[in-house]
Amino acid sequence: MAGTNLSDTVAEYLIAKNVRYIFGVLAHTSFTLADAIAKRPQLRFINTQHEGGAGNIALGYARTTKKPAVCLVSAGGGATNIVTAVAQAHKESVPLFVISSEIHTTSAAKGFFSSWHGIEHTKLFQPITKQSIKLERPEEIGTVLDSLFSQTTRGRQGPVYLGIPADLQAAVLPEPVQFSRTGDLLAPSIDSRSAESAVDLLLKASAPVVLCGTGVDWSGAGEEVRELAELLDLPVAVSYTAKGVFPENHPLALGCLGVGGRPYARKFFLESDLILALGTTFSEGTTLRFSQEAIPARAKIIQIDIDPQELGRNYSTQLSIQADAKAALRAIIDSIKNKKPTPPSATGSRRAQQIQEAKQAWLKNRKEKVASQGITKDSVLTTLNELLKGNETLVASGITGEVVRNIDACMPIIHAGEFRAIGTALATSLGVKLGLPHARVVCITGDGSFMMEQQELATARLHNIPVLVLVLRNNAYGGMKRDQIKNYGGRVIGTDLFVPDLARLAELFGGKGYTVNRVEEVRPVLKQSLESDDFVVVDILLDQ
Ligand SMILES: Cc1ncc(C[n+]2csc(CCOP(=O)(O)OP(=O)(O)O)c2C)c(N)n1
Ligand SMILES: [Mg+2]
Repeated sequence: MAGTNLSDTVAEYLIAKNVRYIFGVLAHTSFTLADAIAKRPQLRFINTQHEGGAGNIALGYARTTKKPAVCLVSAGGGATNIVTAVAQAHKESVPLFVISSEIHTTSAAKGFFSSWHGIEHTKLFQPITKQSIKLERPEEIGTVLDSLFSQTTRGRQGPVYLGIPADLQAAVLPEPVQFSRTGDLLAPSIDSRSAESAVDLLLKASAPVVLCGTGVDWSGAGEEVRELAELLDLPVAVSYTAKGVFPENHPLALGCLGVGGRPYARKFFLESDLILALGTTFSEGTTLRFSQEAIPARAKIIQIDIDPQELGRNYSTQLSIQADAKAALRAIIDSIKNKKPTPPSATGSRRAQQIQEAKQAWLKNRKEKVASQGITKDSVLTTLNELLKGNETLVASGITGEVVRNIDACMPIIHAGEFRAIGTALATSLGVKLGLPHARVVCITGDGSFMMEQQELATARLHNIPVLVLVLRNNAYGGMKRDQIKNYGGRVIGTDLFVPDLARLAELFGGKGYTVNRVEEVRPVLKQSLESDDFVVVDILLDQ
């Protein structure tokens, strides 16, 4: 590649890594990089309306494709605008590769205060990335790209930052750039001794249960979790962020534990004497603030995680195993099969039956409760739950807790996890749709959350990404307003909103728009919009 400029090298590198989309917003300082992308049909640039949208669309794309997603932003405000999404990626271990232009090297030499866009980007990103680097010498681009790109997926995944000064983007490289030829990393498995210890504990337990985090999804261990659960009749719960990672049409599925969970999930955990924890941090939400209200003191814990830092961090473990969930489960299953020739079948199992009874009772009770409520979050979501066929992918923000509790998810529900940023679901749903082009992608959002990112409707239109957006409108930051009234003498400040007619807004952005303000309209409008492939916004006016 002698004689090529640095930006062409970056573009070729991305192609070599099978990158298809680059999400971002451009500026003069990033034009040379952008032009290298423009020259290559293998790469497609998706410009969002705000860099926050670029970060969120990338998060959705990475979560569904299980590959690093790439963003391109620009020096100064472009880079600062993407910070929230990068922080979320850091907190939720999502692989993002963020490239930003940085100011010209001669300007930087004059000091940041006197230069256009001048701030120290690498310091800004340092605490929220696995690595944050500014390219100093063009000839180091190969080493830097290799180091950063592999960082995103090694061990605990996460975001990285690369700043490329405007003038260096056009630097002509004297030598062809050699990229390292690292083979695919083999996921770390476990030795037979660890597998035996885990199996011993599992077989001796009288009421063992499983808790899955998003690590199960990233390692693709869903099938192994199902096999093990069926083999040993194990109820399986998931963390708040991992909702749907174990499909809830399985008879042994408990749904979420802790926040967003239904009461029966906690009951099975409180009665357990062994918890097999897979790719989960035992987070604040899942454990109800690290208490014993979801994780009983008497239960022994086997914890399997790719990141050794997590092992035993929040709860003492009987057995800690640093490994990839899929590889470890495979070894455990093989060992059990050698010992136990006639496994029980899950569907007819005693515990599956208990779970199904508890679940059906909860659903019946919920249905009766919402029947007299008019249009409420719970009534809309209960109806939606009945209409879903199981092949839709749901994305939520603003009302994530309600979505997680009411929906029986057969696919992971994508949301901001325990970082809990609102204003994310619309852009994230666009990334999900790019990752899963054949799925009906449904963005479910509060009106406050939607208003933070409604401009991304233009991204849906511009790049022809048809998603269904359900906005549950109460003209307020409703949950917050309710708590203000309750705890501060009925006073309300800063939680009432102006929200325009969203059906009209959708039409202005080239979508179809519907308004639902009568309870009997909820079901037919949801059904029709779920069945269509169009870009649709449904403005659902809540009664309370
Ligand atoms: C980026 C960000 N800003 C502020 C908050 C605090 N916050 C949590 S919920 C919420 C309001 C959500 O309102 P809406 O989406 O309308 O849902 P509702 O409670 O009305 O159902 C806010 C502002 C947050 N989580 N993230
Ligand atoms: Mg609201």
